[in-house]
Amino acid sequence: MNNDPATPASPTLPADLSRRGFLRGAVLAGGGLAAATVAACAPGVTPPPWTLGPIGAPNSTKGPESSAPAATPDASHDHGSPGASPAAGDHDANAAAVVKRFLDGESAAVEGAGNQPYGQPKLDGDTKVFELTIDPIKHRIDALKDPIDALGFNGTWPGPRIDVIEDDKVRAIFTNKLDETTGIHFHGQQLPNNMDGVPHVTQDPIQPGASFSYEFTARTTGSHMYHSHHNATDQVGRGLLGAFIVHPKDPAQRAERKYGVTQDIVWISNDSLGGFTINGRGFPATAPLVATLGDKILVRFMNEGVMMHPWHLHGMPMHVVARDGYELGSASFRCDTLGVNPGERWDVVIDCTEPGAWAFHCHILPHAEGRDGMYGMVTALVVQQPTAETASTGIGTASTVRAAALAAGSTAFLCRVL
Ligand SMILES: [Cu+2]
Repeated sequence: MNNDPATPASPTLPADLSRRGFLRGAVLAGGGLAAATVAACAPGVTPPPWTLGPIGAPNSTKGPESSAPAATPDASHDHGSPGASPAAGDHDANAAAVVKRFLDGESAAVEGAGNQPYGQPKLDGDTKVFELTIDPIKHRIDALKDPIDALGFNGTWPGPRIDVIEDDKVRAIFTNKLDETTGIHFHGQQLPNNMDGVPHVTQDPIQPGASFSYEFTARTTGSHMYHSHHNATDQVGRGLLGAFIVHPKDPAQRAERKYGVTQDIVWISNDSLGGFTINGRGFPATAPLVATLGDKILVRFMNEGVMMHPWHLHGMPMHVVARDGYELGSASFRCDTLGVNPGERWDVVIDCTEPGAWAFHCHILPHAEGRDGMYGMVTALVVQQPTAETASTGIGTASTVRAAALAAGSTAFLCRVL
């Protein structure tokens, strides 16, 4: 094992080239590549700090991960058509190159990340007022693919993450800047019928240039969503989706207190325009999850796509604590692969007990890896050793990612991209 970034190592392949072995090895290798290639093999890329932050008070939480998807499902299948088998060397070089992009911090480098906290809403008396535009946008799935014509709220896909507190009075004003009609549904909320957002059933469609105010009391706690409910296969598929989180009124029942989590991460999958995506990005532009050894983190899976995705975490189990916002209580359970159907939300708590870089991906393999390596619904949970830096900020950096992988005994700190 060569951990000296000043000494380029010869290309090395993991001994275990089984699919799963390679997938895990590649991510660990990538951890090494992120650090080693800066000095040894890569252009002078400065890995940006990871963008994941600790949770804070509702409405002021740091953005959880910010990644997103890739192309139509058909198009993304181009990544890995099962036909011709390329030379092993090509596969390995391509697979390593894409992992290198991930660990060089592509998610932070691609502009226009969605799922950012809305921030503080305006107040009208005791009503929290959220103002959202419905926009045509140019959206990047990753750094290399051309931007695609998509839809967004306030210019991003996913739209802003909205956090409110149980019993908050909410007014969400949507202004339609599209050249087509639409309507917005708060998925999972118990609403007055005329606020349900289903055109031709509970309201007229929102015309181009017009606005509609959805006004309700947020009485359904947990992980929910807002999305188009009009021409929805197309409009949601193109990005009209976002997270709507209702935190319990009792602080003791909120995730940070109830489960002791230090991060509150929204993970919205989609699988139409842009392919297989997490928060609007496809690997390698998906955001990693970065935690400190011993942390507990909360991941809120939300599926806005048209097919089920079984999310599989390497290294540690997931403790599944809520479905569709409803606490499972004594029926909570542990697993390492959790199928999330369209429309469902599942909350999981991960006890980050194992240091290293752990693959975290959809286990429908055509959604995650093909002959040119990983793509689409893939990211990694990086569990790093506490450092003075992370102790003070709670936020990891590329250097601490490398340290974490080293501590985990990774033998993949050899530069394989020469
Ligand atoms: Cu999938």
